[in-house]
Amino acid sequence: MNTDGSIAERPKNTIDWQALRHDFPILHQEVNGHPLVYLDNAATSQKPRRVIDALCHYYENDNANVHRGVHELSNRASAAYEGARNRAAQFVNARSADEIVFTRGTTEAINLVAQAWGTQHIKAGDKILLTEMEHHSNIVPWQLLAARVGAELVYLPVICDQGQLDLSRLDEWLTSDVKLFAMTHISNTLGTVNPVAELCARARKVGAVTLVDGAQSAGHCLIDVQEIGCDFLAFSGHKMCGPTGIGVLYGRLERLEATPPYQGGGDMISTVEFQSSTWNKVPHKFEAGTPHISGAIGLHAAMDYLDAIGRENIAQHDHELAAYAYGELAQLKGIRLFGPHIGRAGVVSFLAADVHAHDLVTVADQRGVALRGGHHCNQPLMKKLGVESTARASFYFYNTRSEVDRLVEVLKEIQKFFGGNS
Ligand code: C6P
Repeated sequence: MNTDGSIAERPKNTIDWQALRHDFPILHQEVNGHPLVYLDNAATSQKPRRVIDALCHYYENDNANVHRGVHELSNRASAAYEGARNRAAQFVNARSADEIVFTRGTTEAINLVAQAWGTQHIKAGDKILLTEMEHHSNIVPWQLLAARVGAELVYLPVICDQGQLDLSRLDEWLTSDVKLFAMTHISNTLGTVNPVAELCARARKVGAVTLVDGAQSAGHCLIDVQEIGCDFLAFSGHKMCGPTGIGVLYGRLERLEATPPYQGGGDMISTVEFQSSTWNKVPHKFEAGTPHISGAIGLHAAMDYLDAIGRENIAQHDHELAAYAYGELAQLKGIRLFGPHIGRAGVVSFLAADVHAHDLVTVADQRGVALRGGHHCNQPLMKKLGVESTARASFYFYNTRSEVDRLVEVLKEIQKFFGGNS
């Protein structure tokens, strides 16, 4: 994927995607009497054997607390945990592992920035610019901050029928009183790929700090924080073949250094006295208490696994499969599709006439097809689109064209069942 958000044309890769499915034990089962077709990858991805084995290996051989003991197991656990940090730095091309803070996920990473950095740097009357396609995780923390300090939230509009941000109006919104611009890289409802490098460059011109929500992009395309030029980037391990409960906040070193601690406790201090404390250096200042050690180790294995496939290849595969699904669904009568017509990431949201999204996904589940129905934590976007919910198919590299065909077949059955068009 190019940094302007477009999908780079690449020669056809020679990866045997079907063979990669064997790496995922969970995919080979029947659900409700049908072979599982797992199309809910934007919610969470499945885990390859390599990640499951890394977790087992850690618990069977090296389990101990980090940064505390001087015994062998603690040394091994600490080395593995810090090894994961180094790997995460390399994964997003950070300048240093000190720029990588482990969090519980994207949500906690954004809350860390909003609470710790935001409280220090956003003042009454300042503006925080978001986009209308943000996930609640990239709205609510800023609402809490804005209410606390008296700042104002403003939103870059979405052009509904195109599923794109209205970039022609960016100058209207990105004014000099905007102190922070937080944007999603890939929309979890629309599948839109935003030109984050361009948006960050424009933000820099007015002196705004930038945060990129990489929840839907980190495991799906190459991420280079230096090329994007963002100040912060947040992502979750569980959406990219890693375990739940582990995520990453990348922060430009000088930003992290200018940020007070987020939570207090063990490991984040340098010295503690009865009345006051001093802080550990970045990034440990932000990791109070025993961290999710096995999670970081599992995430390390996931990053290795994804890079062995090649994230450019994954992006291309996602893009082709989503385009195929979009094209097939567009041929069904009574289906309303959301998001961009071309250049989308692996997410396709839709509605079938006269069928509620929840009914649609419930019946699909009875046929073994796992979709998500609802507002996808995008309530303001839903309101803008004039709907309450959508059904959503979201793809990863282990999904196949025949699974898309199965989705289409099931949708036709659903339309017939509910008496709609087909
Ligand atoms: N979206 C979905 O089904 P966490 O829960 O912290 O790992 O990720 C939150 C989050 C933040 N930003 C975006 C763009 C996201 O898509 C998500 C998670 C899931 O779409 C669960 S609502």
